Amino acid sequence: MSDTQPKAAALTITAARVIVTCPGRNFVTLKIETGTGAGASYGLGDATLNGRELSVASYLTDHIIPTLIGRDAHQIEDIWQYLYRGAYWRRGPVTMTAIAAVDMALWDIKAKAAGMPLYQLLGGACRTGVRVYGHANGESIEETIAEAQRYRQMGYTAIRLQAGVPGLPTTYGVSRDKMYYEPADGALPTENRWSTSKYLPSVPKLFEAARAALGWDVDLLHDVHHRLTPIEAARLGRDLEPYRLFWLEDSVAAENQANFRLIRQHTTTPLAVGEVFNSIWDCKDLIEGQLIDYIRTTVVHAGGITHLRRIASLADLYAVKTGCHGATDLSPVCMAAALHFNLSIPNFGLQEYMRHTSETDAVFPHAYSFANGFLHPGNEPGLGVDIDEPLAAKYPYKRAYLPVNRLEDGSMTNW
Ligand code: GCO
Ligand code: MG
Repeated sequence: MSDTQPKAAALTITAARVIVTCPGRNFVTLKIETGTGAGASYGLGDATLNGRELSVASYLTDHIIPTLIGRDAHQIEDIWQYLYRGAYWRRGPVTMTAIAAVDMALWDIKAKAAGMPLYQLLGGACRTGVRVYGHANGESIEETIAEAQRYRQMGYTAIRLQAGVPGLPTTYGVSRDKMYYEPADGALPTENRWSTSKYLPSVPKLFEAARAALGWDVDLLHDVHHRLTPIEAARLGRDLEPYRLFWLEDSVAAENQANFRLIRQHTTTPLAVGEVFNSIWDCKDLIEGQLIDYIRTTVVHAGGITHLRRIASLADLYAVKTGCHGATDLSPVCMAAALHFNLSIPNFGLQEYMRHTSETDAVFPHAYSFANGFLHPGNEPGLGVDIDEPLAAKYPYKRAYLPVNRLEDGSMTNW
């Protein structure tokens, strides 16, 4: 490298640490500190991987943090490449969540140094707000529709509908507490039962009733949570066509991206996938083949803002829009980062918004706010989210697993 160029002032990383807290559910947060005295600053990154929290905490503490000290926090791309290429072992949810946490914290620091909300550094706002969808669910179709009406009254213009399946004691997406859905419910994994033949006929009935009750001036969504085979998903997509879904999510598992080619041949119902993906390589074929309409990767699980921008740019070439994952297990730090990203990219589609409890909001004071079906990240410098460390310390880590799922004959299947 030539040393003839004058050097920009560095923002030296002086310390970094991981904060694990459980204000009702577990969150892992990375705090990176820069400078000293009056010039000191810090940034935050979400590192929460539901049910596997401590593995990311260890990856950061034991393997990443020692390599960060002394680096220039301004060099976001170089640090990203250093952590990705430099690990030799690439990709995977633990690695990519840890890299994402560093990336988020560095963008937070850079935007604070610039004195701007992060979206300004990402190119500025392309829209006035970030449209979000909420979750209406109930044991019965009637209960689910009543919930959807409640969401309409709160101002939501897009709503995900999940109802209980007759003959199954529990199912994904139907929660005891209507406003704060929390699937990680056991110190050991709870075992659920699944029957595709019971589920499949129940979904068109739900959406037929929903259109009759709610009309057409609202976007409706549904999440299958990876439970069908490609041909079953194709059939469901076709059966749902009369109800014009905004998207049908995770209808199949996507390790084999070619699954979606089969579904796509049979239905015009828009398809969304990707909340469990962690790199651009997981969605490359889906995007280039125009096999999906919405890519669900989000900041915390897909390598941070730096990598998610790359995914969105690829998707934009193929008319695929973003639909970032936004469940409660993604902390307010991730939600803030996603909002700055969503506000600044051309091909934003829709953002999921599952509200956090007041306990969680108190641990993570934030500038983003909801009005009329939209979220806005606010205009504080950086991400606009903080962590109240003394309060966080009052909620120690509590092991919690996502459920597992078995067919009625006892075989393991996808949850
Ligand atoms: C969604 C998701 C979540 C996941 C959860 C797992 O679409 O919101 O499917 O509800 O199940 O994030 O940790
Ligand atoms: Mg989902």
